[in-house]
Amino acid sequence: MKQQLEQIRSAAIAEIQAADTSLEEIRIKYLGKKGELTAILRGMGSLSAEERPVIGAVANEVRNCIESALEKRGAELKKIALANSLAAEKLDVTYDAIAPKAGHIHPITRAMERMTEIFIDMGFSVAEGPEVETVYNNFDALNAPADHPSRDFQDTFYITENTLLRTQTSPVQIRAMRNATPPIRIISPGRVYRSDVADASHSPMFHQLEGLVVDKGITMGDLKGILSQFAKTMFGPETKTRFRPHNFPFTEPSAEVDVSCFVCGGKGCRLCKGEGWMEILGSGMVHPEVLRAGGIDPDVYTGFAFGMGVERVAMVMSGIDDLRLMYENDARFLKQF
Ligand code: 2NM
Repeated sequence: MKQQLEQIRSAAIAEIQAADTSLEEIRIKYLGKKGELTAILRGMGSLSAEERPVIGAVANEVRNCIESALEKRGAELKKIALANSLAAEKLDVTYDAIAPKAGHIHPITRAMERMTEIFIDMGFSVAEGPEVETVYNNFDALNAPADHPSRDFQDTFYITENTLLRTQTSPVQIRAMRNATPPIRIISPGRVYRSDVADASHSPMFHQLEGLVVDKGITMGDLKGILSQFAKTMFGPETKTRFRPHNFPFTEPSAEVDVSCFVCGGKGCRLCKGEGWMEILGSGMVHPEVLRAGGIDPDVYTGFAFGMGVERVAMVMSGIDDLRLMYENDARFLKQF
């Protein structure tokens, strides 16, 4: 019986030491109610009075031995499990952070912001207005004749008979004249809409920056001074300006403004297509009828106005020859600027 006990001890110890998960099954197998050691202890009744305490002592020792082996292995397994989870869930706080991808200002926005800044520095304020306008503010108040081609629904997005998507930002100037008394010195950067098919130089939505100055005694000289200074600040101090007679319904006289090419300085190159000049602006003295529509007496006040396409300026400044690239939102293109 003693031999049996020793066999149980060594089998149990071996099993316990090899165990790598729950020890409970092993405990039940040896020490449980139907366990192997328990079975032996039950059989002790058949032993002689001399043998009983001896075997009893051995059995107790075997039990203690198995119990302490279980306890020891249990602690070991706990340690191993902790070490494993620490290794698996390790957080390396010295690891390089993944830098978030930073975007940047779109070339059109940047051109518009730069142009706006230059006029703000010259004393202008920024005025804004709705993109859905009245036909009156967009055409009638601007002295556009009833049969002017730009009124045609082929060129203009009409919402109703009396409302449309503004085709220029001039209605903002009309609103400003009605809401203020001179002196007025404003610019109106913003989106405008024309029913054009997109190509290298057209888009049904584009951006304009217009300006308006109204006061007593404003002349064409003020117009030339402000726009020449704008051109120098925007394109470089050597930039020259050229004013060519033109015709707009809302200004009289009117002039288109060219700036000397900032790449070749006027000699002629790829950017200015050999001309030495680039057309960037329309301008003129505000027509008396337009001042009147704005509630301003043309016998007391005069003014000048101008307008330019933001896309055109952005394109010449970044050397892009197809407007559509600006709206495709291909990050590989936009990243270059
Ligand atoms: C241009 C060219 C010339 C212009 C006129 C006005 C207003 F409302 F005062 F009459 N605003 N903008 C104007 C003048 C716009 O764009 C090429």
